[in-house]
Amino acid sequence: MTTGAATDLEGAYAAAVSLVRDAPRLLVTTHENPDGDAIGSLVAAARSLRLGGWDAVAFLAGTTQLPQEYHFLDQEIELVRELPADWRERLLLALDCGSAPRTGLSDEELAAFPAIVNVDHHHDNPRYGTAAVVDPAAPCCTVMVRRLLEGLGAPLDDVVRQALYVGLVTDTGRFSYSNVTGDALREAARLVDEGVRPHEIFGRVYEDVPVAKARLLGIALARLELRLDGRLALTHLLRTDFEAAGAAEPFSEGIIEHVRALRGVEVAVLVREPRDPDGPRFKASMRSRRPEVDVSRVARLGGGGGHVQAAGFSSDLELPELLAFIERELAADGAL
Ligand SMILES: [Mn+2]
Repeated sequence: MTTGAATDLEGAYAAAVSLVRDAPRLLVTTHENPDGDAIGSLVAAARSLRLGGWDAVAFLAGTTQLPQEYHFLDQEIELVRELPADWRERLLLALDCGSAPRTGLSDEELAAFPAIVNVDHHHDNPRYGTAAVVDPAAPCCTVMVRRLLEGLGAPLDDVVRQALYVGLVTDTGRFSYSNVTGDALREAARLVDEGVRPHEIFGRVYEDVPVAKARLLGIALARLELRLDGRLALTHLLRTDFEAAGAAEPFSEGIIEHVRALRGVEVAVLVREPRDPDGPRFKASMRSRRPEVDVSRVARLGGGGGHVQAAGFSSDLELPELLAFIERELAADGAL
């Protein structure tokens, strides 16, 4: 039986396919401070579209360094960090961006694109864009990208498949989070059947850790603070900590998963001070162990968003006030 939601989703994919198919030129992008799913989605889409003959530029806003563990992918697509001269004539394909500002583009810029196609799996996506394909049941954005590419008849090669697999393995916490479904595993199996070698991806993404990243993790763990009878674990990293560890900005990715894994902890929080002194003072990331504890609600109250169990926001509060805000709002939820 086809449900209404499934029919809507099919219609949304069809609308996205027809817009992308007929676009003379494309700008493919993902969210700032991209994770494995964001980079995987961007690389898979940009590369496959180019293989299929589209004029697709891969763009990422901002200047923050990309996580080095995905460099084997982003080096394949000539990623640009400045908008190309003809960007106003390009359809914007936004991948894994839960809201339009997550693209890092200004409201004026977003309004100037001839069309925007929004492909994403965040439940709080407001369905911005000319066509919005939003599927909160998708374990990662790369499975949605594959469906879009198949609708377009765009070819897949080894790099595209590796990028698709990286989205799956990272957004599911190596196939361990509550978003792991039979479909997610079947999608992974299909990619493996098609030639992706999981141990090779594992080696590149998880076993090529710079020592400075381990030192940064050490600083964060040493500073761990437990509140709400141990159900809430908080830590923070200042700019000076990155300097002391010799760590680049993206080296803080993954630390929060170590914190969430601790016995009795229901919600893990990592607050970090971004390198850019002109941006927000702090960025807070939150991870919940159970879907009943919705950290995206707190993130939205703070002006951000995300998934039920993984969300974040930026803040200009002082650190003690910021931590108190998070604690208060999580406690107010009743589920924690
Ligand atoms: Mn994602």
